Formats: sequence, structure tokens, C-alpha cells
Amino acid sequence: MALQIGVLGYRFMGKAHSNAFARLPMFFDDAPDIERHTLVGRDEEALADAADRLGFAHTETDWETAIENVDVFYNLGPNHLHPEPSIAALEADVPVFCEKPLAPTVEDAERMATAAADSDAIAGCAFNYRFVPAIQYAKNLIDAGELGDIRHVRGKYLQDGWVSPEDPWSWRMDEDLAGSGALGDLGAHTVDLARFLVGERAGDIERISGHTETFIEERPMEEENETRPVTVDDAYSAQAAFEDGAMGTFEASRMAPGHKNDHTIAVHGTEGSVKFALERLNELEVLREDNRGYETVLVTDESDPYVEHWWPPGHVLGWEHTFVHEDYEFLSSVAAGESYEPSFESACEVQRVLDAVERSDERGEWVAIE
Ligand code: SOE
Repeated sequence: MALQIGVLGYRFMGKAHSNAFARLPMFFDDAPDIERHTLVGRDEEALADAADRLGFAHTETDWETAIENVDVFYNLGPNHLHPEPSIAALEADVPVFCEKPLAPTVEDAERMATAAADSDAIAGCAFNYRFVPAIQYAKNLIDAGELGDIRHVRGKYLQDGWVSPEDPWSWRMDEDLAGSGALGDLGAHTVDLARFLVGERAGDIERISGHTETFIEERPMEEENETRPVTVDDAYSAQAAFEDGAMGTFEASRMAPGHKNDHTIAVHGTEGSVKFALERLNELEVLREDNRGYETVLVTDESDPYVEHWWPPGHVLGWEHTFVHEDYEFLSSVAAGESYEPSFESACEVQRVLDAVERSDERGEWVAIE
């Protein structure tokens, strides 16, 4: 019997995951059978059109009703809608996959992690960049000790979608709806990746010194002749101390002209380094101790993570494939009754780091992760 999937949200992330659901039976022959059962949204006309385009059999404007009719619930709504529907689904022992960041606040994230811990169903958070083959290749090198002991983790996520004061207001600009700005939208990815890549070798992040800035205090509404205040950060930077002594340097900005989706992370150890850039996501720069310089590894061999499901070497993958990989892993975990990472607890750890950045910024001093 196919897993019946319910999805809340049908815009950007709704498309990314619906595309992934459609690819699974074509490229992952051991993927569980799934059906796009119910699409949840508020605007009935737009919802019907989206359900038709994204291949859902039913629509529902009430997420509580939808949860009663499905086997798996994907929460792809804006951040403020992550807690309640996800907690309700978990209380009904319906597995939940929730987009990042887990929640607007660390308090909400803790509630969600507790609901997952108390549920018989599993829950996962959509940190899709863990599922880039080059990132998993890097993790395998690091965990195998190829870089030695870790000294530095350096992550940046730069975009330029809101550089102009004329770039419109959206829910991502509002503290009540999003929780934070670049910090949660972009920084969450970098913190999760850093924990994923070096967590085995360097331990967790112990303390943080953070700084946030809002450069543009209000923005025009797209369809109305009015402006709304921006109540979240446009950019953040942070220094982090890992348990085993490694140093972390993190930043993200929506104000970096010329940078479209420029997520980079570098790890430096006692015996080598790796560097990754999302805009060149098939490649990993690797420096081993005895090399004169970095070598560019094209991570598209059939022995590389996930590549066997797709194309021959050099027939590169894209951003959308990371969603196919994470949905394959999550839905396979649901079908097999196994755990999944990143879990809600892992995603809550990320939220604790984001919260520490904001607490540190407010106090002007280093703070411990609580
Ligand atoms: C917008 O900043 C956004 O779509 C993020 O929300 C995603 O998580 C990121 O992967 C790309 O940029």
C-alpha cells in the first residue's frame, strides 16, 4: 500500500518536494511507493490550480482534517506555521517532515522536538544541503580522519535578493512570522552543515559571539501602496567555539550584491582542508597534507553518494536533486520504521545556536549554547 502524502504549502518548497516525489519512482527503484494525496492551503482557487500542477489527488483548507487522511505530513509552510500542525501530526503518530528552520523561536523548536520524542512517528527537518553528494563525500573524508584534527569551520551564505529598498516585504521580513531573517533562513543551513561535517571530530558548538544587523528598516508591499517594517536581521556574523577546540566563523547576508545563492563552507584540519561552494555543487576542493595545492574533485562518479541513481560521470546534478535525496531518505525511514537525521532534536540544536547568536548580539558578549 502506497504511503499517502499530505503537504502544507505549494509555492517554492511545495514545488521542490513535489518534483522530488515525482522523480523517486523513476530513479530510486527501492524507494517506497508514495502518492501525492492531499495539498493544503488557504486560497481554494490557487490551491486547486497548484494541486493540478503538482499532481495531488485532493485539496484541503484545514490542515487538521488533512492530517487525519494521510500517512505522512510535509510541513512546507512559512516558519510560523511549523509548530502547531507538526505537533498535531506527531500527537496523532503521523510522521512529519518540516522545512527549515524548524521554528521561529527556540521555544517553539523545543516544543516540536518534545512532540517528536513523545511520538511513535518519526520527524525530520529539511536541511537539504546535507544531501549534496560533494558534502557527503567531504563528511566521509573528515570522519575517516583524512583532515586530521579540526581547527577551523568557516561558513558563509550570501544572497542579493533584497539589496534594494524597493525589493518587497515578505513574511521573511517579520519576526512574528519568520523568527529571524538571514540568520534563520540562511544561517540555519550553515550551522546544520557545520554540525553535520565536523560533529564527530570536533564535538558540538559550545559558545557563540554573534552580531546581527538590519540595514533596511521598512519595505514596500508588492500589491499595496504601503510599506511594512522589517523586524528581523538582514545579515548576521558569528564566532563559535567547538567542544574540541575548533573555531567556527559563520555569516549570512541578503545584502551581498552579485551573490545569488552563494553558500560556501570550508573545513581546515591538521592534515588537510576541504572547500565547498553551492553554486558549484558537483565539485569539492580537497587539499591533503602532501599536496602543493587544492585539487578539484568532480563528485559525479557512480561510487559517489546518490550518483548511481542518476547519470554517468560528469553528467552533473543540480539543486533540485538534493530534495530528491532527502525525501528518498526520509520516506524510506518512514517505510522501514527507522530513525532519520536531521531529526527534530538535531534541528532544535541548530535553533539553540541561532538563539545564542541573538542573545549574544543583545548582550554584546559571548554566550553559552543553552
Ligand atoms: C531564500 O533565502 C531561500 O529559498 C531559503 O529559504 C532556502 O532555504 C535556501 O536553500 C535558498 O534560499
